[in-house]
Amino acid sequence: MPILKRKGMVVFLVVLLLFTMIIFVKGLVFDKKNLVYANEENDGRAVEETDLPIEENEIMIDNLVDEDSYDFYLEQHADKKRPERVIRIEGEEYSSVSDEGFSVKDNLEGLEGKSVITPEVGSITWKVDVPEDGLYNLRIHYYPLEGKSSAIEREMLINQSIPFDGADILLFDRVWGNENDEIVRDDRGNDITPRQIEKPIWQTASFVNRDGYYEDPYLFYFQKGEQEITLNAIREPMAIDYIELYQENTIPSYEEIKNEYNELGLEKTSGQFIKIQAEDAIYKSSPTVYPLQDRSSPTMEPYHVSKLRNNAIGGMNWKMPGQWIEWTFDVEEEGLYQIAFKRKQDQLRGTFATRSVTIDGEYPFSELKKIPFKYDLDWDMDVLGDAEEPYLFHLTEGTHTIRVEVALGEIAPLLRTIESSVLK
Ligand SMILES: [Ca+2]
Ligand SMILES: [Ca+2]
Repeated sequence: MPILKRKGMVVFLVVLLLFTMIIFVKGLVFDKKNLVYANEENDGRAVEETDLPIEENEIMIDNLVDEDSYDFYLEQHADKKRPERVIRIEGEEYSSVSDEGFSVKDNLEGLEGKSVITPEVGSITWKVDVPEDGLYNLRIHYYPLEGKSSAIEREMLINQSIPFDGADILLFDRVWGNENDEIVRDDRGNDITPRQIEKPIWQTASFVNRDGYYEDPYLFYFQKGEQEITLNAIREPMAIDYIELYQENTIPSYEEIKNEYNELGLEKTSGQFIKIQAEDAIYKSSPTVYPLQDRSSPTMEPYHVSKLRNNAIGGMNWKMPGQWIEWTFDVEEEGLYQIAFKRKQDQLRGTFATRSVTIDGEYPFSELKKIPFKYDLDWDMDVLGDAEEPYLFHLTEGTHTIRVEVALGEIAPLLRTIESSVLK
């Protein structure tokens, strides 16, 4: 870990285990001449050993247009405005529901105000007055009600029709965490892997493509005047506080953020060092992302020469686009910090594993939408940065969250072309 020995260096450290992910999209795997489906044998990893079929399939792809696809939808609306406004639709102010089981609640699970409970079946419709036509993003403030422990799934309609393929499968995560914060050991002194339980909280989520094909949340076209939004339940109950039409901010580049630091007179902190053990994640999107016991290196923390210790997280269970892990940490001194990950990516030879990073629910700058982690059999310390210098992050005094999510990275455009054009 030479980076830590540099004098005066300020490092805010996250210890992480990174393994493979990528290409487990709907089981789609590339082969040299054919598209084949992943199966137990190849486990979605065939892409590592084969070349991507860009040239050979180019002609076929170009000749096909899928009129239900999101790409086509965007093309059709390419000239539309993006109105700078937020239009809130209160969940409890719905215009109709199809079944029993929908009900309005006051102050549900710590919420201040009303929300509507929507069961695992049935449909709910709201009327929304749109003052200005254009393309809007959508987000929802929801609570994952107890159900069957699956992701919440909804089909979304505007004026009773599904705007594009993808809007028919919107996923909203449940939230998971360790059952116990204290480490429990078996009678031989080995750490026991903590059981994962649901830790439901109110969350805000944008309507996104959950295969990871698009980095940005979906855009929906709304005409001016009274419009209808419908959510059909496919799986699992949820409570809805509100839905909003809004505009996703354009995320500035690091270059722009650096200028902002200068204008604000922000300085690098000194003498500050915050270390977060990856296995101490507070929340994750999936119960399969549990603490791991890595014995491949004595530099692991904690480490024992003969006993198993919970000391890392992620690995093979953290590869589906959209799966995330979240940590909280306290900052004592406001200023600029670096971020480093102690990580290992020993699965995707010759290519990168990609993750996105948000702090307090936002991308600090656009480069953090896709951070490549290169292949290496050993644990490495990666300081986030570009070819020239480490990135600096502005952190205020107090408690913050950092979330790291699986992203497809550079391969996403290729995947979505093939998915929308060929697999029909
Ligand atoms: Ca509400
Ligand atoms: Ca650790």
